[in-house]
Amino acid sequence: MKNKTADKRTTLFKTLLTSPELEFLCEAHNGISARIAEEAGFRALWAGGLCMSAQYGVRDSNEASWTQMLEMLEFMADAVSIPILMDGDTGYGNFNNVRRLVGKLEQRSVAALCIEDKLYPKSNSFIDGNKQELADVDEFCSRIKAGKDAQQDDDFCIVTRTEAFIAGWGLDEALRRAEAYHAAGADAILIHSAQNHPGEILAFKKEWGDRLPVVIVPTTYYATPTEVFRDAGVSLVIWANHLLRAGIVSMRECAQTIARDQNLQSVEDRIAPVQEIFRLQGVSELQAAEEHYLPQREMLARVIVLAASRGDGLGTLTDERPKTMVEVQGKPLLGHIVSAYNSAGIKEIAVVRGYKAEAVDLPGLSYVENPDYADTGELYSLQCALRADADNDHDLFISFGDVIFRRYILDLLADHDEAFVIVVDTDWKESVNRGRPADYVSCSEPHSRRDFNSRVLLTAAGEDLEEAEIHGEWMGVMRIRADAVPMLRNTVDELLTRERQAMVHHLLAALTAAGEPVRVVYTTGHWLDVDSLDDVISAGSFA
Ligand code: SPV
Ligand code: MG
Repeated sequence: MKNKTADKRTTLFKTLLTSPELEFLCEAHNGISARIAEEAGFRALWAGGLCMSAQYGVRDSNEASWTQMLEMLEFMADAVSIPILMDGDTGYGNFNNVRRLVGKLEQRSVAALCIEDKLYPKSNSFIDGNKQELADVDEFCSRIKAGKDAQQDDDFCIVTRTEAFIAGWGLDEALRRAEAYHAAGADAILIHSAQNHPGEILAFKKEWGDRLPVVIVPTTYYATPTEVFRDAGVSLVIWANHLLRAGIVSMRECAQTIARDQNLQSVEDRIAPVQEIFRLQGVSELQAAEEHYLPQREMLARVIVLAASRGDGLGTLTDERPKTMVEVQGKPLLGHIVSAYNSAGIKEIAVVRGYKAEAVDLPGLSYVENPDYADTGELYSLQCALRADADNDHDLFISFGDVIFRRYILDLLADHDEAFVIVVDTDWKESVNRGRPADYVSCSEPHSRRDFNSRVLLTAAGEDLEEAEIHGEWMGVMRIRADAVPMLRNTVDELLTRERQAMVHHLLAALTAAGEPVRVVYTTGHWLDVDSLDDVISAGSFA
């Protein structure tokens, strides 16, 4: 993402180019590959013509227009904060096209331009390179001069690339051209070679010395140890096409597998989760912005968060604090839960504490103690909170202290006016596969994409429903309409006279058995029950 306070990207690029260290540019060809390369630690990117054209599905022969390249570059520059060197091929014409291109790149925060001494339309250096015609030296120098005169920012760099070796000319021609480009104002020389060893570029560098920084693209001489380039005093190495090539292999393998199997099971664990796409897209920033800018629908409601238990599955993480205070992305689970309610306008939140109660201390909440947390269950904690609360005027939400969820889950609950509403995840098989206890439910009808508006009611709830009966997993959040709170109190009290360790699924089952309609809203995903260390890790990307 753009960073307003960082150095200008032109300056960053120029520093990399002129520093005595060997630096590396990674190829990127669209916004997401740019992000991935930046996250991998690259300090600058190469927007290569080969891969940029390939991602459009066309040839590296100026089939994509320069404005189509610019359009993609704009997305790339927006996606990262590091500088981008654009492979501008020949400059798309003469001096006039180059100076216009420089202006457009500066407007889009692209830090530098590379142009090569061939004729428009060019073709890739590795396709019949020795048949390629080079530009007249003076004419090419006019492109360099016009580009340098056009730049507004003193640190914008123009890297000039000679194809003398590619086109079958020798070292003398390469040096003659490089010298002329230097005199015309170039900031660096890219010396390209299609050999499978670095002979040409090393010979060039030896004669050229340090007159201008030297940039290389070791695609064909990939086996050369990087130390050789470093010892020779090369400034920049461009890894010019490797992300696209990696993508081709993985995409093809995935496509062939899905085509063959006609299902997704064998690929699912080997590809990035959808959450990872969201993360790379920066979805969390948009969610924060929505909370900041959009008028929030205020819900007149209050919340009881059941957070008395330790959470044994989290090992030493809960030595000093209960599960609800385990941090995910720098914030306790309880903090995430509170944020979800706050963003729906709900501020009145009571938390039932038990294990290490003193560690549960977020501001702005009210607290109720369950001193018997060690040998009581969820309903006992709920009863502690209901006894401390005389409010019968507002709807009540009940949440588990270890379940985080997206805010829209609350909107789903509020959109239905039945007395009791629960959200049920249709993706319950994962919990069964992981063999962990979960609040499974049976409903009056299964989830149906065709009939998603029908009024589905709960018919049974429990941890040990037969798989054939299960329609989903209750995700630990429910809404009770204000006028049904007295009935809730009575049912809870009655269940506890029989079983001190009663759980909320017993309450759901009791309401259903008493003929009280419990409305089910189906959804898929977008919540997380943090029961194990693995869950804490997934919660990082979820939050
Ligand atoms: C590119 O990556 O588009 C280049 C380098 O220009 S090469 O493909 O080797 O010509
Ligand atoms: Mg190119």
